[in-house]
Amino acid sequence: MKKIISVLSLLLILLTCGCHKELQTEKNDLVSYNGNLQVNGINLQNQYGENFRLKGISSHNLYWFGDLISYDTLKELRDNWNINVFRIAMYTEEEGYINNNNIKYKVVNIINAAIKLDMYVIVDWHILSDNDPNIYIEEAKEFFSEIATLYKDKPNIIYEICNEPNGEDITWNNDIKPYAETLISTIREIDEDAIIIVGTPNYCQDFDEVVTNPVYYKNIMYALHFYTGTHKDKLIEHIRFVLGANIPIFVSEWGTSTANGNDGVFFEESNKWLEFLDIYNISWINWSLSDKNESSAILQPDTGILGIFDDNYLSTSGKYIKNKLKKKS
Ligand code: DCB
Repeated sequence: MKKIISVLSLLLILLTCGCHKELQTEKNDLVSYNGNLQVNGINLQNQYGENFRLKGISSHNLYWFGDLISYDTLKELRDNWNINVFRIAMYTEEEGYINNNNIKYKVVNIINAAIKLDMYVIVDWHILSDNDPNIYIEEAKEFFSEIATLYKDKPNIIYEICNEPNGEDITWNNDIKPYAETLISTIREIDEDAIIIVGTPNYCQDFDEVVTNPVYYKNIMYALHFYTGTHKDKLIEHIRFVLGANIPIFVSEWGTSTANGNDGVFFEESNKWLEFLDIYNISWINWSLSDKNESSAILQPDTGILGIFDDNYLSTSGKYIKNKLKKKS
């Protein structure tokens, strides 16, 4: 009964938000043109089978920085930063979904805004301190069932089922792949073909077991995350090998800082990574939309939403990222 009420109330929000759809811009990198995305070999493609690339920004923890995200800020990021995707990092721990279930209403509001704006949107189950995705597998199944039930007919939605599995004893073969197969089959029962991004071992950096033991479902991509002050040539070489093994990569999070989200900005290393991603047409999402006092934040500390609209309030990383997003490729 509780579940029915919760699905019904989410449905109500969905209906009330969908009625005044704004006039869509004629941009051919948005959803009305590209439709249902698909994976072919290592390539992400649009509904016409043309190679297609998503670029955008990730939220920080919604509990702390969720107020920065609204229809207006997403519209500004779409129109003046050129993003065609937004990633909703819904933390599980750290004031996230597990102890604060209501955060899903914020998620639904952001998804609705993205749909109205004709943008793609990634719903990220942001595990981190809970390093093993199996810890909250039941909650994950319930959450993604609800989201998939609401949005199964919308080409906008992309599911990211576990942010960054980590810890030496958490392996692809024993822990992550079994979790992924359970979640993928849960989502596929409802939404047959949307793109699903799967996290990989060691904070999305170790693909050795993925290469020999991938998941056998269509439209699956594997998450690569990197922080350019920490992860350099060695990881680039590993990813070259992974792509050679026909494993499709999606960079659902990267930062211009070191792996702790601070220090830098590492311009030279960031340029090198972006050039590499350009060669393979790999989609990327920058960490993060926040005004926290850390170098990976795109806004200067405590500026609120100002920096999204006025370059004077952008951080060094924010200026760099805006520039890169505006560059056509
Ligand atoms: C990832 C996480 C992301 C984290 C960033 C930067 O973690 F997906 O949640 O964001 O990368 O570290 C940081 C925020 C901080 C916040 C902290 C905890 O920027 O403001 O305090 O999350 O919520 C990574 C990525 C790579 C590695 C380690 C971490 N690594 N990590 O390679 O060792 O430990 O968080």
